[in-house]
Amino acid sequence: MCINTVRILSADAVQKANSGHPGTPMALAATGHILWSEIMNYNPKNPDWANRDRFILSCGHACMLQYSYLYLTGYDINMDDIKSFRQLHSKTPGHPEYGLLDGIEVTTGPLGQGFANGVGMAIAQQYLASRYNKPGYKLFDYKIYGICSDGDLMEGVASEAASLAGHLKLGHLIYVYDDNHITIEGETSLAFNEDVTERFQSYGWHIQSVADGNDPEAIAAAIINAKKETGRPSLIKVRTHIGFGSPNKVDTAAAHGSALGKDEVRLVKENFGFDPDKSFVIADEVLNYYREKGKAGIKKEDEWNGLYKKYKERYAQEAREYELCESGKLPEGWKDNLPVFKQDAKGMATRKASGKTLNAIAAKLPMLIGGAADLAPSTDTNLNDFESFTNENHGGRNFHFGIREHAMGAVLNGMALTKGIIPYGATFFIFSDYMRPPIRLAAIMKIRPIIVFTHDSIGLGEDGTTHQPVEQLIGLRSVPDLLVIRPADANETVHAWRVALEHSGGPVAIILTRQEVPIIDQDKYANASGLEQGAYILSDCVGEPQLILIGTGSEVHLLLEAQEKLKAASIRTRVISFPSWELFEKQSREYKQNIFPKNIRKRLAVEAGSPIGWCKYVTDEGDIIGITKFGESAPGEEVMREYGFSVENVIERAKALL
Ligand SMILES: Cc1ncc(C[n+]2csc(CCOP(=O)(O)OP(=O)(O)O)c2C)c(N)n1
Repeated sequence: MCINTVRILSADAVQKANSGHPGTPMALAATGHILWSEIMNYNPKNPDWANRDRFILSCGHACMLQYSYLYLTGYDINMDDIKSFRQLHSKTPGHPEYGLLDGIEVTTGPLGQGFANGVGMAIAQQYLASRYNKPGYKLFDYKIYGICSDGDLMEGVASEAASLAGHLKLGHLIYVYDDNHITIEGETSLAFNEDVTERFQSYGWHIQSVADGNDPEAIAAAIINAKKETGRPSLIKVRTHIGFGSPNKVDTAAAHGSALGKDEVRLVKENFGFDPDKSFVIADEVLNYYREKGKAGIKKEDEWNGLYKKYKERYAQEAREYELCESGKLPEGWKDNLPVFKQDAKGMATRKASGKTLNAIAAKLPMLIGGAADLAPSTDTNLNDFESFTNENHGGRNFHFGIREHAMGAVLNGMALTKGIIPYGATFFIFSDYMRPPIRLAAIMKIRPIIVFTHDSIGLGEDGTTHQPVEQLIGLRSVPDLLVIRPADANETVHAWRVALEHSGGPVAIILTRQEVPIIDQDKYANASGLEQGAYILSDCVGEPQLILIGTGSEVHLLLEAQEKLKAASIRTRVISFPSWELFEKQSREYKQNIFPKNIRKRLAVEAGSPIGWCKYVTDEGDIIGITKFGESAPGEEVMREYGFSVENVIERAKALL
């Protein structure tokens, strides 16, 4: 009766919204029942309990399943919320959204992402366990449960993540694969004939199959088995029937993505012995049953709190450290070791300055963990005093994500969703294209992975067109709630990290050079801490400027040189370093007008990337030196010069403006 209630509730909600996905919750209700009533540890009254089991519905379109169980077990969601499924400002949008409704651990919808997020959560669980668990004190022994669909397993990101999870032996990860043979276009056999279990076996996963997805005992037995297997992630393939209970739509694509229809919903109800004239009805015994299961979680958390209290007495220092990290605060004095770089005309690549910064602060930030997609030496992201996170050492802080940028992005999100952890990941800027989906989701979720992108422009040189970013900066700047920072030199890079680590509410991308750039003299020019305002006056003229030169990253030093030469020609210029549009847009009107006075409309922006977007800052009387074609393979300085990024060209274009 419990299981059929969830089937009917899902069908009712989709019918009322007249849109949604009824068939998959109907197929998965038995699995859901077992998870929420027998398997998972959770406390609806404290959805943040640190040792709760995590649940991910990677096939987010089936979210009526999750909403149903969150309602039934007593989370902060009522029947009106269920009735508002897919409506404006509801807690129950068309795909589950992190932050809108307690108990939703991750925003899912783009298939494959949730699967990969779970791998990040399983990594974070293992890191916490390695760092804080002590003999007799298994503080962090929670599991990550997930349900994934055919679509999830067709997506490449799931393969990347599964391969990594198997390699890393993430034994706390347990996924149920909803093997229902149906996707939108029809039978999976149209496009998907591989043996999924053999594939996962070769990734190193523990595999089980359940022949009947309506057999709760068999599902429970398989999950209990999977729990015992702590040396490998587990996949349980469960054969289900989409739209189970719907006489005319079961096992067809018609049950996937639209309401069943009023008449069909009546038939489902009759089929299960429910009153076809009534909707959104939950029998008292069903509600009481699940609410009791929910309440049992309060006791489980109480027991854990008791354990934690004793832990805190015995391991006071560890507990203090964990609590501080969990609160999202940074330890006092964490900035003490931030480097300051002396003026140097030859300079330093900003990637190198980033590496020095990371290594200077790593010891004070134990939860700052990360790595690269096989590019740690090139991105300078290794924490030199710390070990690697390997399948034999889940306490290591350096991650080898392998050449799996897409999964790296999604894994970082899973890590960032675990309170306390500050994850970072690195690759070449051009491959941000391979990471856009998880970056976008991090922004939607307002979580803060830090992503280091190096080799940031045509200035990288010989690797050529395929590796030279052009449209990537404006691409990332167009993502709401993503903070993009492109520092001009070593000292701005230090401040980029400072800002990134103090930031909350969205992901941060730090864009760095491969090539050396001069280190700007902080005695002569403004202090690099101005980065925190997004744009600042790096160097001004005496009297009112005739022209404003605006630059980011490796182009800023060209502007300082140009300024000197223009001064010799009696042209008064102001140089603005503009490392972050997003930070600048947060400043007050006064601040912005001080940087860009309304009456000074002759402005030249210089950035080795697409010029799109700069028009806002240069006005219709300004100009932009940007790039509107792809790059070229040659030594970086030559390419830069060829594309107009030279002091001479800046001067010429500046003069032309005047
Ligand atoms: C990355 C991505 N591509 C496409 C879609 C659109 N989409 C939603 S569900 C689905 C297929 C569903 O098939 P399956 O995963 O087997 O789910 P089921 O039919 O079992 O509900 C597609 C293509 C999506 N959500 N994410």
